[in-house]
Amino acid sequence: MASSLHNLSDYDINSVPDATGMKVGIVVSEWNDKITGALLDGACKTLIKHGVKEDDIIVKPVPGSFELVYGAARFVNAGLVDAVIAIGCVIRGDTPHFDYICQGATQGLADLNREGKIPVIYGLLTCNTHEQAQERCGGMFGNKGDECAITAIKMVKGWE
Ligand code: DLZ
Repeated sequence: MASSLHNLSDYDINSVPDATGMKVGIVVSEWNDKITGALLDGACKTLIKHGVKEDDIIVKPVPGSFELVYGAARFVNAGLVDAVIAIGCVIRGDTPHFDYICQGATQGLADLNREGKIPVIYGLLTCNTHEQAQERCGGMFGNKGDECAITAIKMVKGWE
């Protein structure tokens, strides 16, 4: 599980199916927007690198990570995309708020996956410090956005 053992941007390129024709919805949180912007950038670049057209990526912002579930549910129910990537970043503060947001968002996204309609990819960074988040949005541990894009492609193309 530790990112120090795994760079989030490393993957076997031969294991990734061609994503031509795939449509992706990305819901992205505005909280910690420098971090989530970098995650979004990584996800989009990697999707496009593997064949997704820029016009086939629909990006919808939400205020915070707690709202990712609503945004992802809207994508799931609209039926216009093949996969959803939910991008957010929660950084631990002085109160238990962190735990409630992480639990709510994670459980909500997991519930959507349990419906089995389209895959919802978990792009939520849950970090103790801002530095840890920076390390995972293009820093020393790669970019979780890249990992989400590859996961979305594999989940869609692997189940066609
Ligand atoms: C309120 C809040 C706090 C304290 N911290 C974060 C955070 O680190 N990352 C994040 O994405 N959102 C945070 N939020 C906002 C909540 O996700 C949510 O938008 C509000 O509680 C309103 O529902």
